[in-house]
Amino acid sequence: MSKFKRTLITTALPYANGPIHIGHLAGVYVPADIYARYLRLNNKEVLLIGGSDEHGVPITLKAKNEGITPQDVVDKFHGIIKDSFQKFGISFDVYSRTSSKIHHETASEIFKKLYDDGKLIEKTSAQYYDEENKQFLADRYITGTCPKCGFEKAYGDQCESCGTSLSPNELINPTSMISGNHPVLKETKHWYLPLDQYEPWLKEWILEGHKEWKPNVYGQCKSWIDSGLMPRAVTRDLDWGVPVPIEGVEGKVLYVWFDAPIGYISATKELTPEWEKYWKDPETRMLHFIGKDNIVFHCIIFPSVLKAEGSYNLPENVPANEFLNLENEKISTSRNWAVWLHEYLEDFPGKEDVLKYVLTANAPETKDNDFTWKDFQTRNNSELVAVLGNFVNRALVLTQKYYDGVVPERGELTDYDKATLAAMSTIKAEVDKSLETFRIRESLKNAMDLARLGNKYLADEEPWKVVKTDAERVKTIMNISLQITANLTICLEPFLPFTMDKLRGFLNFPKMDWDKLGETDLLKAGHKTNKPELLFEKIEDNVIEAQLQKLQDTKKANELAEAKAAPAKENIEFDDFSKIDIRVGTVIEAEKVAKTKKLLKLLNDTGIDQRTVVSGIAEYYKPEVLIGKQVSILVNLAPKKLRGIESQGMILCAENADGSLSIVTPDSEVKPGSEIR
Ligand code: B3M
Ligand code: ZN
Repeated sequence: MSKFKRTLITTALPYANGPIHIGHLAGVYVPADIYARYLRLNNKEVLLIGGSDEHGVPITLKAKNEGITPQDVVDKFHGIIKDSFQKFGISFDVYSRTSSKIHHETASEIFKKLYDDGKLIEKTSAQYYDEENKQFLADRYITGTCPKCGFEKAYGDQCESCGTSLSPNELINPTSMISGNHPVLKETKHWYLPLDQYEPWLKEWILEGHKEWKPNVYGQCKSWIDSGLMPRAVTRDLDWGVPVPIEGVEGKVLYVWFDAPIGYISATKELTPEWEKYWKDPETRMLHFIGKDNIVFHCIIFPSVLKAEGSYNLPENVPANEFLNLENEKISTSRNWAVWLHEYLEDFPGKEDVLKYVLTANAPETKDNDFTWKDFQTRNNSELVAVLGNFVNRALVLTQKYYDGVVPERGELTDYDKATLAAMSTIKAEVDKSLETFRIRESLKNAMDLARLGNKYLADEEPWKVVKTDAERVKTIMNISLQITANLTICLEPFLPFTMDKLRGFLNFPKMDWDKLGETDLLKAGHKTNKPELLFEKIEDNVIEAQLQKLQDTKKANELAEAKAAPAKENIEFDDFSKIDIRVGTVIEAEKVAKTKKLLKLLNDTGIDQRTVVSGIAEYYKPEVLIGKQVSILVNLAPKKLRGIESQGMILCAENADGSLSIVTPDSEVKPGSEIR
C-alpha cells in the first residue's frame, strides 16, 4: 500500500431491474464497505464508489413486459436499491446511476476518443433480426440452446447453466425473446475493440505483473488470455443506452458493458471536481470489488478500454468473490429464490449488523458458499449474543453494580492480566494482515478473537465470586475488562458499525483511530460509563421457521409455474370412450370419514339413484360447502370398499401441478343424471 497516497474503491453497479439480495451484499458491498471503513479509520484518503447500472436488455425487456418505459423501471429500482444500501450502512461516498446526464457525457467522450484515435474497428456482419418487431436481437433479446452444455434457455451473451459466455450466432435453435419467432440474419455495422491487439500487454500486466491477485481472479484471467482474445463489439442495435456518438449513426447505443464500468468514473465526477486525481494520479490505488461473473469485464475489457484511452490508471487489485447460495440452491431473481434486503429490513428491524456479520463470517471468498437460516440463527445466538454481547454486558453491568459506572483504578497485574493486555496488539496485527490481503472473512474472525479474549478472561477471573473475598483485585479485573471493551469499539467498527456506535454510547467513549487499537489504557480510571442495554438479542426458532416457510412457499409457487403438462395418452376408439358413464350429480350429504385426513363421504343424487361415493378431497373442501353442489360422477366404476364404506363411483377432479384438487362441475345447473360426453 505504501507507494499509494489514496485509494479508489469501486463496487459493481447492480442492474436496476430488480431489488438486491444477500448475494449482492455478501459478494461485493459488505467486503468493500468493511475495507473502506478500515482505511478511513486509518486516516487514509479513500472513496467508495457505487451506483446503479441502468442500461442493458434485461431492463428493456422488463419494461416491455410491464408496459412501462425503461426509465420507469430504473427509477423504481434505483430508489429501492439505494435505500437498502443506505439502511444497511454501506458507506458510499457517492451512489450514482448510469442514466444520468453526466454518465452519458462521460461514456460518449471516452468512446469518441477511442474512435477518433483509431482504436476501434468498424465491421459489418450478419446478426439476428426479428422481422415482426423490426429489431436486431442483441444479448438477452435472444435465447437458444447452449452449444457447450445443451441447456435450452441460454441467452445470446451467456449460458446461465454452464457459465460460458456466448455470442448470439453460437446459439442452436435461436428464438426471439420478443416475438418467440425464429430470427433471420441481417447485415449491420458495429464498432469493435480489438482485444487481440491487447493480448501481449495483458499477459505482461496481469499474468506477469499481478500474480498476487486472488487465485480465482488470476485463474479466470489466465484462461481467457490463454484461449485467445478476439475483437469485441462495443455497440449494439438498441434504443435504450448511451447513443453511439458518431455523426450519422442512429438507433445504436454503446454496449452496456462498455458504458457501465465508465459509470465509476462518472460517479466520481459527480462527487468531486477533483475526480481526476482519483483516476489519473499514479499515486491512487484503484480496487474493483465485484462478483466472479464480472471478472473478465473488470480485468480484461475495461482495462483495455482504459489503456486504449491512455490517460487513466488501471486497477491495482480486483478482489472478486464467488457466489452465495441460499439453502443449497442458486440464488435466482427470476425464481424469487433470495433473501431480499428490503424484506429483511422489514422482518428484522435493527438487525442490519447481524446480517452483515453472518454474510462476512460465511463469505464466499474462495468458493461458493451457502447461506442458511439455521446458520444465521446459530451465529447470532452463539457468537454475537453469547460471546460479544455477553462479555460486553457483564463488563458494563458489573461496573455499574460495583462502581456506579466509574472505571476503577487497576492494581498490580498478574501474568494472566499482562498476557491478556498484550494479546490485544497481537489481535490488531492479525486483523491488519488479513484485511490488507482482502481476506475479510478471516479478518472478522481475528477481530472476534478480541471478544473471545474478553469473554474468557471474565469467565476465568470470576469477579462476581472474587468480590466476596478480595474487592481490590476486582478493580483490576474490571479495569482490564473495560479496556478490552473500549478496544472492541475500534476493532469491530469496520464490521459492526451500528453496534459499535451503540457500544460507544454505553461506554461514553468517542470514535477512535485504528492505531489506538491495542492500547491498554484507553479508558482512564475515574471515567464514567453509562447504563448499558443489550447489544444483541437471541433469535428464536419460530422466527427462523417463518423464514423457512416463506422459502417453502416460493418453492411451491415455482413448481406450479414451471410444471409442464404430461404428454397426451395414446389414441383410443370412440367405443372405448363410450364405455365410460359419467353423470352430473348433486351432493345431498357430506361428512368427513373418521380418522382420515383426506377422505370425504358424499351422498349424491345421480338422477339414477342416490349413492355414496368416497372421495379424497377433504384437504381442499369442507363438507358443508359441498352440499347442493353439482359434481361429475363416474357411475359405472366397479364399487370399492374404502375404510369400510362402499364407494359407488368416483367424483371427477382436475389435479393441479402441486397435487391440489378442484371438482369438475357443469358450467350451468343441469338436471341430475345428465350424461357427460
Ligand atoms: N450490472 C452486472 C451485475 O450486476 C453488472 C455489473 C456492472 S459493473 C460495472 O452482475
Ligand atoms: Zn451452457
